[in-house]
Amino acid sequence: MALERTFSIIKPDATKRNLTGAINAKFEAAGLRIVAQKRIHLTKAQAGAFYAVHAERPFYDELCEFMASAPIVAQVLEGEGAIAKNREVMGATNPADADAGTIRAEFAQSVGENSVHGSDAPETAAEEIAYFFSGLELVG
Ligand code: DAT
Ligand code: MG
Repeated sequence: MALERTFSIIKPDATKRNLTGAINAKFEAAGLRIVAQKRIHLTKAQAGAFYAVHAERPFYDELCEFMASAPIVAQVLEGEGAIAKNREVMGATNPADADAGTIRAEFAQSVGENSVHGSDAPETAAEEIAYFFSGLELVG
């Protein structure tokens, strides 16, 4: 498997509860290297543009409000098969379905306030990284 990069967000429910370090420890224990990271507070419009793919879903407005409700930590994670590995470490979208030991099983509060985002494919990873970071900010 090839060295790969994926985009990650530590979401407002987690930053508010001071869980950034605990979540980063899970990434690092799984062999994912944090090659870029910044704490930012999105506007609702910026959150809406990031989640545009979900614009027609019934939860879209609530999702955008939530993502703009407090700071997030935007990250780029690097490792062998990083996209799939990160999805494994995150666990299922709904914490009730997430495997024991995953970030969402341990920390998520609900299907909406589920602590982390992770890219789902190489194309979305590239787009999402470019939305938040310039090439100069990626330090492998
Ligand atoms: P994931 O974040 O696991 O990739 P997704 O892309 O299907 O999941 O959805 C993006 C986010 O939208 C998800 O992390 C939380 C929110 N969401 C998804 N399904 C939801 C639902 N049924 N009710 C409320 N929020 C939901
Ligand atoms: Mg998704």
